Amino acid sequence: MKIRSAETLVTSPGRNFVTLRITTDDGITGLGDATLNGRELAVASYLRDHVVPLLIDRDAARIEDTWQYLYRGAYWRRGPVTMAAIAAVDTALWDIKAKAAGMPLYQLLGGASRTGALAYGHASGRDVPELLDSVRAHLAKGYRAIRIQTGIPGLDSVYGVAASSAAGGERYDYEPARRSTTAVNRPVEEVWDTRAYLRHLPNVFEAVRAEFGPELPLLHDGHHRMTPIQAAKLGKALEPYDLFWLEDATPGEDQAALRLIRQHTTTPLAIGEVFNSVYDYTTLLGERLIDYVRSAVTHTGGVTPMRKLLDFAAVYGIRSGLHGPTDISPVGMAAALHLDMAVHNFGIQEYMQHAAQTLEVFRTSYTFTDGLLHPSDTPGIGVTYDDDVAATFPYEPAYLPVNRLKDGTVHDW
Ligand code: EZ4
Ligand code: CO
Repeated sequence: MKIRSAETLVTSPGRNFVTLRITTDDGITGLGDATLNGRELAVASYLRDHVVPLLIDRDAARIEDTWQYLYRGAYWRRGPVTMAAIAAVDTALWDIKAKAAGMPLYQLLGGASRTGALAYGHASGRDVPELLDSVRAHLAKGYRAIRIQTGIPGLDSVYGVAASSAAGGERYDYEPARRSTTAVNRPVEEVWDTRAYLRHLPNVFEAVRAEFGPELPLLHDGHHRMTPIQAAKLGKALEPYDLFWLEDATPGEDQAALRLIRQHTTTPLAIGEVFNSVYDYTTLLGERLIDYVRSAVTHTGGVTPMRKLLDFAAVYGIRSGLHGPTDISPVGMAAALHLDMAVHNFGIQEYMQHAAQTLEVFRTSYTFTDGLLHPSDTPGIGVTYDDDVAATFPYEPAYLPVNRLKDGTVHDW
């Protein structure tokens, strides 16, 4: 079974996605997600110009060898662009292998360890009443675990907080890429104030617990904006509210920062959505500085290294909490769900739900029932790509926002 062709597909049904489609000489196709939010075309070029020519005529069954060839053979290892490109190849080859076997991918990974993957959704509100409505809307949609993000008095807008107060539910799940309104496309800039955030957040969790009781698992994302001592202070302040996790408290490069946070708080910690290699985790796992691994299949080199990373985490009793925002395509999401089903040390899966346009291009078979996701038993990963619909959504430049402090200083994410 040789690789006959590999196509790099770019489309923007609500937001930009880069997908690799590999076709074998016996006509089996596999899909892999290569979407890197705000830097999409760099990965598309890496694939088209440097990877696709190497794939033609390779044995499609040799997934590990192809991974090592692209990783070790490039000389330049790691980095989000390289690892997203390798992830797309790896995921597409797993899709092919599972289709050839006539099995859903999770069967090849060892079979189901559970009936479904507990998902968490994103509730948000500019103020507490709006947030409580958003939590209610998520509960009504079947979520059994909920991330809480909130507006902050004195700040105009906060990343991760839906701009509209509509309580319908859909709007809270769909976080579109920000398109600049200026003639030259540049990221939107937001003003950030960590002290105002630290003062406000415990009150918000107090209100959520008062309304919904002690049982509901609640999560929060700090988006890398705190110093270690600020994060330690927040973790302590939130202990009465029994968080499932505090995510991305400090900038991701600094593994040692988690030591300081850990010394001060029992709030569980999660990090890793911007990581792209197991080497980003060696201190964190070896010293048990975190409780959940947040990486995405899409940004960490694919199913092959993600399985190894989760097995490494399992040695230390650390569980998965794979990244699942709408800028990971349904292909990347489905790949994560197969791992969620198979690994023993599953923790939770982020699930934001893609826009309707996105799901017209990417036809999914995964299901969300009673708060649990299931990848379906469709052979392969279980996602198909509609070229005709994709062609109606050409690429549009879009960026994540940039943060500045009140004095204009560029701040961490
Ligand atoms: O900001 O995927 O936990 N989820 C998140 C996401 C990320 C985006 C960045 O591209 O933090 O919403
Ligand atoms: Co996050």
